[in-house]
Amino acid sequence: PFVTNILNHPTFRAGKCHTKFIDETPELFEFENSRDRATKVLKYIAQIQVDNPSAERVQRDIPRFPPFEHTPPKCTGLKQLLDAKGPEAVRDWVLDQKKLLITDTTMRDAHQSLLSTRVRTRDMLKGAEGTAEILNDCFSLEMWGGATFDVAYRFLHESPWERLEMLREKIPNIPFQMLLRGANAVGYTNYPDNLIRAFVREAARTGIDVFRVFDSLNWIPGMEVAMDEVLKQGKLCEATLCYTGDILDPKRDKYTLDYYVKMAKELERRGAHMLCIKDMSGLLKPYAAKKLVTTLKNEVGLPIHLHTHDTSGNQVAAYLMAAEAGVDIVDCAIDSMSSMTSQPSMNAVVSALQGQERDTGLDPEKLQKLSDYWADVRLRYENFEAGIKNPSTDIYRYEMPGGQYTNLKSQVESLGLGHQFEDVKEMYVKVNHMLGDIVKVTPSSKMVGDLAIFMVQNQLTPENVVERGEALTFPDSVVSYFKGMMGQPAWGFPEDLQKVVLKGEEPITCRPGELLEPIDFDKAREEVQKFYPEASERTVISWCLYPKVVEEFCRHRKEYGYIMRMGSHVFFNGLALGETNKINIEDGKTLVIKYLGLGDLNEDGTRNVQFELNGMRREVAVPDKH
Ligand code: 3PY
Ligand code: ZN
Repeated sequence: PFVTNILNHPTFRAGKCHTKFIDETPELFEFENSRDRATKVLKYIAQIQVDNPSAERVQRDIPRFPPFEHTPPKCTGLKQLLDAKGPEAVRDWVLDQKKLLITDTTMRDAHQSLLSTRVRTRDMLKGAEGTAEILNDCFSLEMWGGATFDVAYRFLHESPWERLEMLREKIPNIPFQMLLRGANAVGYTNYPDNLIRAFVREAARTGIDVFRVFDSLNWIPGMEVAMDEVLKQGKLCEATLCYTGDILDPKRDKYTLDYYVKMAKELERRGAHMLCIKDMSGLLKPYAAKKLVTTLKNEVGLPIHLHTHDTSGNQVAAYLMAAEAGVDIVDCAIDSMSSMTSQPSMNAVVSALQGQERDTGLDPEKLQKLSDYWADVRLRYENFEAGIKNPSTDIYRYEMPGGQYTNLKSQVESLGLGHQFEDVKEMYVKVNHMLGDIVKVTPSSKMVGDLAIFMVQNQLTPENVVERGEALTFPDSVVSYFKGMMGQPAWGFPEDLQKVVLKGEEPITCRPGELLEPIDFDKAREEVQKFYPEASERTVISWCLYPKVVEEFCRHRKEYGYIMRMGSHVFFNGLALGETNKINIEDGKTLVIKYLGLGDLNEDGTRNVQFELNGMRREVAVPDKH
């Protein structure tokens, strides 16, 4: 514990230790004893039992990797090429490959799009060694960024930085990739430039190798600072074209082939190492994929990395067409975490290309082992399944990103508008038209969703919104969009609506980062240390992005300790009556916990909950709000 205290101390973490550090830092000798730590874990479980006493609880074992011949990765993977020779060497290596390269999105976009982003670090770690070996020859693992950052803190009570660090340790051979929303970082609003830079620096230092940078309106100035910092860090800068509309439809005259080529050339000029076609809603039909990839391969000299969602069921076909057209890398998810709103199945793409010119070189039998592992993990997340049972070509009309398609329903239901979900979806289409047909991806997609819900709630239509909107306060995201705080849409704002939303406030036309006050990190650190003295630099950066969420995370960690290693079925649902579970806590200690049932209600409104802890009876009292 003494060493843990040193390692966790902010002075040590900031690398500012001096020879008297130990003598002058008495709190290093304050150890929390095991009994306190065990009590915290019991309290966490007890609270779940009390909050939901009648939940049906299924006892589950630890998800296991089925046995396979295990030869640990040699650590001569692409990651080592990047570290030794830099991003240009990786770019050239990619261009030289005949095989179709694969990025595995299982640990990021797949669960973001299927399971409300809820997959926990523990379940990733248990499969990490198998992943390192089986996917040794893939291009990268997309395992960080997007919504995972916020959700890890908010709902999983774990630090995304620790996730990155721990996975890096177990997977030293494969490049790690993250999704970065340009000036919105991993949030929903523009941040000051120095915060974007600090975030990229820390992510690079902790283990991210490939940064996929996009702007939610395809507005390149919104990507500028993030791209520049990635280049400075010597990491791979994958600049992104968000795909919307349909290049095959002559009636859609905004997002044309020419639009994408122009944008691609500009990103190449700005120093990107690779280009991503980010088809966040799965709109790039197979023949469009062929046309777009063929054209981009002719017009720019960078590797092309294709990302899509299989909502329509058409996207394995799109990948095959793109492979024929020379796409360099495609994003897939492992079979059991793939398809529908997630990425196309890796096992399907690998099998389809076996023996063909673009054979991926991955082993379908080993992929099956990985898929079996994830199928087992997925059982623990049943409550987060979106319940989408079939592909839907409706997506071509709704143009909704994979994650949003699954989340919007619960957002609408939580507002008591469940019965109007179809109306909200139709309104989403109308709102897009009303705004002049914009790119819809986080955060612009969330804004369109918020406005659609708001219009349904207030019985507004595109025809009457300007007139009736005078008297209404629009949702924050909508105000922020019309103010120019999400950047500039390619074809401008509808001015009449803009006036009604802004109510006299002037919109901006420059980069929001030029106006936002830079963060004073010393002051921020002081603020964070008020409620979490042991906060690291990373926690300070996270707090600047998400002050309330991170403060709550710190409070939770103080109250319940380190619950990251708890089995996921226990973490989410507690224990079945009589169930025994082993739980590892921070210092490698294992607690054997048996749940014996709920006890009496106390006068102070708490309820006793009974356990056996390492064979001894223990009772803890937690608030009972029923
Ligand atoms: C995100 O920004 O989280 C996305 O996945 C957008 O597609
Ligand atoms: Zn995606």
